Amino acid sequence: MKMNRDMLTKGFPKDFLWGGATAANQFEGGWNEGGKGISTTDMCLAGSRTIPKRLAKEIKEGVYYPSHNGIDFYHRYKEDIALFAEMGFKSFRMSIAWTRIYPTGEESEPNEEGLKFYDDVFDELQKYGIEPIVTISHYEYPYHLVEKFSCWKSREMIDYYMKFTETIFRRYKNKVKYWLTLNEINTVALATSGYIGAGILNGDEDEVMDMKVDPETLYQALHYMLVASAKAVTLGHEINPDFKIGSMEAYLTYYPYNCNPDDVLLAQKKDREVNLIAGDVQIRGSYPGFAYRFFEEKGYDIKMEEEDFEILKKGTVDFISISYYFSATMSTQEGLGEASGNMIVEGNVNPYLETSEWGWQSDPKGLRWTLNHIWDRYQIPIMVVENGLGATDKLEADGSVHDDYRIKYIRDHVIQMKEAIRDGVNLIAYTPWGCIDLISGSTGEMDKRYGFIYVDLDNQGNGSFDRYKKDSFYWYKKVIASNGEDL
Ligand code: BGP
Repeated sequence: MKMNRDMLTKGFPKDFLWGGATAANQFEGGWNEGGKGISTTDMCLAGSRTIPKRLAKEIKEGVYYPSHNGIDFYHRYKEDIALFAEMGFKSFRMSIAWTRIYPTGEESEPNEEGLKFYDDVFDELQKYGIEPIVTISHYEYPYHLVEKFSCWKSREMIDYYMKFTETIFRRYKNKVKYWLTLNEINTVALATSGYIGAGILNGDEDEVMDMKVDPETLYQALHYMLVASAKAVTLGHEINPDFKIGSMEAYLTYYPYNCNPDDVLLAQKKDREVNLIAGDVQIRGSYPGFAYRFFEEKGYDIKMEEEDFEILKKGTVDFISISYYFSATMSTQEGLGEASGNMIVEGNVNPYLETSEWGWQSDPKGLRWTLNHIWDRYQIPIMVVENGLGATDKLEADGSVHDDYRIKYIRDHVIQMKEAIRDGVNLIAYTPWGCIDLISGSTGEMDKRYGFIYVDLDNQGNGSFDRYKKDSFYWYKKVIASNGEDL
């Protein structure tokens, strides 16, 4: 067979899922309404989202907890969805707050009011032909289960997760097609994420809890989460064979700082430990050889039951979804370059890249590289379900917001996604993060904004909650309308 021009992919496919992404705990609010229970993030104070404190005392003192009001999507979802529709969204990524459905995690029956809320949201989306992409759990767990057994520190958590998952799969089986099992599952392995990622507490009762959890415990938690994720995939396909169930990883792209082969190997090692262990298990159905070597060399005794291997093999995902914000560089030589200062990944400043106000180094071409890297390894459809620029915005007196920096960031990434598609990558969706301003995940504050829609709210939770269209709103609308051609 000869090559013909039809084999060339020119640009975004015609059914490409343009949209935006959110998470319940960062934007819903209504934290104690509709029978909702307390979640892990409801215990995090502003400015210290990864460090929980005991609730009762602060509540009495009126201390501000960002997830309590979020941006009030709980009451304003119709207005917000209408704005998404105006931008032309084809898809909308959101998560279901576990504690709306099972307030403590332990109830035998789900909370009808919570289920009804999501029915209403899905119906509203459907009115505009917007396809929901639902994260089953996005960085929040019932706080009761934290107190009981530190969530994913315990194998018991798998059953609780499955009960919740089965409930929502059955309830929404005709309303939701795309599901993501657990948000950024791989970040659990980063020692900064024990509480937010896995609900693991480490510290004294009345003290501020220590967010550092030892890596062995974290990789054990990751194993339980991977088993739960695989069980969810298998169950979902039984409930509705048309479900498309995906993995969700924070893709942390590592470059060697220079051409020293030791740096090259170090970057590869980081990619394996942080990205590929979780990816291989979810996509190929088993741990790669380097994972066993890594556990052995570190002396981690990861407990795996005989049945787990079968479960993992059976429950491989239909597609991959990733978040992608920046790349990082790895060096084996000390004193080479400035430390990046990014609190999520270690590494040195890359002199070829721009750095955001929060120390994240934007790398659009790195996205093309990353998509090719993933595609070459797995050959299943890919979604970019988080990407964007966290920046301080200024609301002008006339209600406008001139966020040309955000337009530039997204444009540059869209260009590189198109390049990846032309390289042959099967990319099916793009949902930039925080399409409407919401509470930042890492800072727990409002002034790190990502949205196309501005929300009048400050770091202390003061403001009218009114929504305003930023310049990027009109720009993104044009991008969607032209299917990525008019940039
Ligand atoms: C990802 C999380 C999101 C969101 C995003 C942006 O890691 O999945 O929940 O927080 O990062 O991060 P931040 O808000 O800290 O800038």
